[in-house]
Amino acid sequence: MTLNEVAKLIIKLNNIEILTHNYPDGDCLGSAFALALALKQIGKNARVITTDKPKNFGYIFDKYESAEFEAEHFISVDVADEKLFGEVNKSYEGKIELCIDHHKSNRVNAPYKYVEENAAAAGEIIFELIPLLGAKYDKDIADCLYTAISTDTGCFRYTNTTPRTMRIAAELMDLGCDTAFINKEMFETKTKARVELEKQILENLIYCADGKCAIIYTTREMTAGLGDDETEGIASIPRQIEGVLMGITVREKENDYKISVRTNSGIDACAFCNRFGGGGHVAASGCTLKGDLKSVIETLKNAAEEVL
Ligand SMILES: [Mn+2]
Repeated sequence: MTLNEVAKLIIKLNNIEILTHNYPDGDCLGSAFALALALKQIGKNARVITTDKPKNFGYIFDKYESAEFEAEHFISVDVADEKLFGEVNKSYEGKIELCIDHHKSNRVNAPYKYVEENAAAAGEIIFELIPLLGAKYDKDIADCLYTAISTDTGCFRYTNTTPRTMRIAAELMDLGCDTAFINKEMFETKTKARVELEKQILENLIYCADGKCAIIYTTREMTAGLGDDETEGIASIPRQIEGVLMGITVREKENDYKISVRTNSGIDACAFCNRFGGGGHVAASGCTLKGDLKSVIETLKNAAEEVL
């Protein structure tokens, strides 16, 4: 379907819940809240459903006052797979009417889908959708969308960044979005606990595949008392090492391990994660593994050695 058709469909709906994935990141939060703000503007009841409220995104949550209404329609944003709703939002599985996403590996079951894999962020799609809905950009929407686009591109450094990404960011600046504040919040600020965590991570870093792969991990003990926002972004650490083509981050969660894979030089992180039932983008993907830490790392090591 075209984006115009997406807009026409949404205009017919009301009482809309916008669904995000678990461990919500800047793109899903920024995109979802920008869409909610636009829907409110055109007289719709809308709210965003999130599994939690990461502290550092407080400025986004503050922009939207949740409305009271009985939800009738469900739109997912930046969600590649219904499994990613997590335990809290499990009840939404199978209910999505419209799925808006930019993940190549999108597997969401929905009667209406708009997946644009060339978009660097779901925020780029929402940016183009807003005028088609008859809504107007404002500063709050611009702040949400800048957060979406800047975070999914690592502040415009990742290879998914296109001329269109830069043009949209420039337009958002014209609309008065607070780029300096958002950049400082998202990319230049670390809590002391976070720095402490990085110290431990680097102490335990493992190389394999002749140094072409680096694996880091966090245990629940290491991250106890830290918010998801404070552990976010550690996945980019191993890929920064010279000669490393694949950086793997293993995060112990309550019942399983969340694996993030970041690659250089066109190594397909998505194909790597597909082996374990996950997916994502060529340079950044994820999956979930069960077992104990030792065996999880061993499994990843073996797979990396095979690929590299
Ligand atoms: Mn995204």
